[in-house]
Amino acid sequence: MLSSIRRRATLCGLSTAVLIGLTTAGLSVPAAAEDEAFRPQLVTVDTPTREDKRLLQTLGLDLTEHAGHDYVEVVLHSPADVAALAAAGLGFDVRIPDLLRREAENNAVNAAYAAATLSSPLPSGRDAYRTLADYDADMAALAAEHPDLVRKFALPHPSLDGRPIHGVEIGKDVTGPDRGLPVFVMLGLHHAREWPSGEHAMEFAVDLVKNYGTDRRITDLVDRSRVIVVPVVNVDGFELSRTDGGLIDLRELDRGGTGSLLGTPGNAYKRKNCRLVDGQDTPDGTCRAGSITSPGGFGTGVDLNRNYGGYWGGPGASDLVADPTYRGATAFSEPETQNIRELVSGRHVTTLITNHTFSNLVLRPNGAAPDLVPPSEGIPLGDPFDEAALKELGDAMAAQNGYTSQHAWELYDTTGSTEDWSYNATGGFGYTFEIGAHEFHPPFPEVVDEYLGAGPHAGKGNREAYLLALENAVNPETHSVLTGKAPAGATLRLKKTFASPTWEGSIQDTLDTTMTVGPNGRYTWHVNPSTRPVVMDRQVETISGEPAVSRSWTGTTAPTQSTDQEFVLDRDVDLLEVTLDWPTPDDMDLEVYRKNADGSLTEVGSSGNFVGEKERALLQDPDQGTYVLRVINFASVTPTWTLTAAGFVAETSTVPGLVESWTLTCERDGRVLERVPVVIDRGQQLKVDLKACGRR
Ligand code: 0X9
Ligand code: ZN
Repeated sequence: MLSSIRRRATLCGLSTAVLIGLTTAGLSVPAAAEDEAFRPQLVTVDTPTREDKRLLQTLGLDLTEHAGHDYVEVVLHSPADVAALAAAGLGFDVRIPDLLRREAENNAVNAAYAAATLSSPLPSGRDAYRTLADYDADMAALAAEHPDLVRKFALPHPSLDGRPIHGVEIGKDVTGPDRGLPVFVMLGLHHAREWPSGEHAMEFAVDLVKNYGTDRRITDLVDRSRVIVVPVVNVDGFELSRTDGGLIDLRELDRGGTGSLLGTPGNAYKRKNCRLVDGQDTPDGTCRAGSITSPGGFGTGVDLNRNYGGYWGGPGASDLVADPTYRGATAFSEPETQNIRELVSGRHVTTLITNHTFSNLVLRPNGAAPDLVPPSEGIPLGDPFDEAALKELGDAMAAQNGYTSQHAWELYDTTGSTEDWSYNATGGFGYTFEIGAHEFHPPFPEVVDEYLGAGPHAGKGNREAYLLALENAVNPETHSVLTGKAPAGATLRLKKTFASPTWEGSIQDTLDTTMTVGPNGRYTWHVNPSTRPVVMDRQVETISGEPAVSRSWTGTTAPTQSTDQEFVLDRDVDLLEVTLDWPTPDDMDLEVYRKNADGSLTEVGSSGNFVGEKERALLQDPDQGTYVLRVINFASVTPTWTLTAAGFVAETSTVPGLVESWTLTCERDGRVLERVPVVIDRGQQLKVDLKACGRR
């Protein structure tokens, strides 16, 4: 998840200068020639008093998230940084004198595991993270060894740095004509540094292929579907991250803290793609040389998980190029998101999983909170039309891997994410998995455990969660089915063109899908419903007037400290909104906990916006009882804040929806012989005989 980025954004005061300094030190000079250069150091600065912490805060240094009551860990990037500390009279101890040279313990753990392991329990037996070349080789080998079951293909658009982007399609007679089976899509590595997300996608492909023909459940699922796996969506970013991260990685030295993310040189923690300048392609192979390296996700590039069309340009995405969540110049401006758009627009993808790291979450739509009102629609987002079914599957999957199942917006608002678009445009169910507890790319044994399940989830894990998703993909109750008679060999086409809402306007989408009628002159086509969820009836909760409960507090919290405020909610409300405000454009965070009977706390909401944005956490249908509202001063120079908790009774109303149709055509020898509109709902089966198509 992004919270650590946000914190870092705050703590280095969004100082691009610092980042560029780090970058230059980190990459542009080869290690051997760099002996004279200053090496980034991790130091522990003594800050026994509040004044010391405040003073440190003013020096423009790269503070990390690691701090205690009498110290703060800081990354020093230059002699000027050292001088600034000295001039301020703050004492410090050097913890890691040379961040560039220090071998990561993490890499050592990986090396030791690989050396000690002949074959891991993963389907592939791998014991180390794949490189980009490994992914390509593994996909090629799967297809070569199982030509009737696996097809390797290149997506339509190469990456900005000129690399092909590959996927595999798995299914019975996969190279034969498409007979209208439902499609399951599994994606990995939208974000460069999130290596396990590609591993799990790839392992699932290997798993299906390896067990096809022997495991009954898997054989049945593969026979009834087409599974498309694109393990590395962001090939350019991953190549940089994997290469740099394989050399030096400081996480373990800093126990996973942000100091290590920022201190690790180069692109090990790159998040975004290789877009250097909006609208311009740079010569192939020049991304590494041309890009500002991006430890921690800063630097150049577009955040591919903010570049999709669904509500593009809204909250939780930035219009600043250097921001980790930069949304890009326009919706679908990037070849990587265009690839997935075309893939999902050309098939009936009934279920999609896009993998990320980390936070142990199964996230379902919507990406942005239900009370937000996109100007393009003028009504609150509400819950998705299919909330009950989406939640049921999300919860079932989370029971396998032990993750938390929740709406994506409950993590933080996003717009322009993969399933913000795919679900709303196609109706196919879409989920984001945030794999792993602590790290973007943890030691490899964790990747094994998360896939196969460990402890109470042994034998389940993401493997079982993915199988449930695939079962959902083939379950006709969750999509729609067209059947009928049509001439053998004819091409059937379902097509639809519509406007998908962005935050402020819309983009035009066309879904254009085909299948070929089999030799018996009958067809069964598993399709997505004709009416999109985004235009269906929408239940919206509107807050009428004043809050039913409202409490406000003011207080002060010194930098790096937090303050807990208890609050008793003693009446039934529909929405609880907790807001935190303070006078300066810097960073405080807010966490909301439910106090349990035994005094323990369960987090029920949080808000960790970027620098300058005020914090707001929203709870739907909150239970009555005691809450703890935690104000965290990450880097605000003004420790005085106002905290408000307001409970609203909402009126639920239904905004009536539209009915949309597919256009079904029957084509022979490239000529359209029959055309009928088709209206079909989720769970419905409809018989459409295409008799005219048979006449000469
Ligand atoms: O911010 C993101 O893109 C995802 N977290 S990550 O740390 N992997 O970057 C979370 C996205 C959640 N929102 C939606 N899926 N809509
Ligand atoms: Zn991610």
